Amino acid sequence: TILVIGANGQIGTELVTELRNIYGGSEVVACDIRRPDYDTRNAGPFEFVNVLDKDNLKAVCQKYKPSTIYLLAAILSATGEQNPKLAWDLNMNGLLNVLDFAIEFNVRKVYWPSSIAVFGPGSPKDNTSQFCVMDPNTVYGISKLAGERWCEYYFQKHGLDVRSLRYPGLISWKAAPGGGTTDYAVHIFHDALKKGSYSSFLSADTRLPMMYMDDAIRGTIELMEAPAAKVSIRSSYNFAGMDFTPEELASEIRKHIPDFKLDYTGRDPRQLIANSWPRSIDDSFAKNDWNWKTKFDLPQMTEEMLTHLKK
Ligand code: VAH
Repeated sequence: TILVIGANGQIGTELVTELRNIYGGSEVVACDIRRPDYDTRNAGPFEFVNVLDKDNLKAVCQKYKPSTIYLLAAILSATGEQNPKLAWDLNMNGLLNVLDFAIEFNVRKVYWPSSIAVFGPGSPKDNTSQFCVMDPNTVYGISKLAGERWCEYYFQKHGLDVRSLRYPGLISWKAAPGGGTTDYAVHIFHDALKKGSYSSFLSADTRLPMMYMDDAIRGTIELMEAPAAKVSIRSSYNFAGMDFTPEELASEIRKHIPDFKLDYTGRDPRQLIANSWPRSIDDSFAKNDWNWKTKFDLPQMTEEMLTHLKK
């Protein structure tokens, strides 16, 4: 059995569906602090899981004896800055609780997402490498960097097969993003269709690493299915799709909606967060270790997003 904790989030929603397609509905338990919005009655089991409630988490591990746990529950960068202690508590203690129960219940594999947020103002900005200065200055980024160190520690000390990817900004249409800095790149599509315009909270030239969700889900499962011997990075893999600015995204949207207007709100706290992150990522370790290949570029992603959101 596979537990997906945080099943109701932007990533979890699509990961549950894809894992159920591969392994069968009853094999994948959707776990979250509230029922998924999408219909799960006949899609597969749901369990209420609060990763900060050890008794609750233990009971669910006891009930399913999972072979694999995906821990996606977290507070993202922008929300984390509004609730620093809650973000640290949930992101850090949630991970530690799952790592401990994975040992106790002999879970074969654990997946936990990191983020480009582990990089900071002192990190190289372009083609940022797997190993470099990492001085994150958001609570989210600090919790992800510390989490990476804990994952590698549990691998080295307990032999736990925990695997991780440093996700870039993820663009999807099925489930809304939750409190991230890159969320402008999702909202822009909704507003382009609804209003023919969008006011971006990030400035025109803010270049950030991004990826279409289909690539992120496929890469996550490819990493989890790779032979353990191939997984040379036990902190978290750099993982790249594309990188673009709001201006570049707008001009791609204009190929479909010619008079789409983009303007800027200015003075948004998320601009400071974005400025601390890399502009592009070098993911050669993922390419070399488990043959990672991106499929969606900016034109293809824009086409996909507008086509699906139009329906
Ligand atoms: C965020 N979407 O904005 C997340 C992600 C790299 C960005 O970590 O916080």
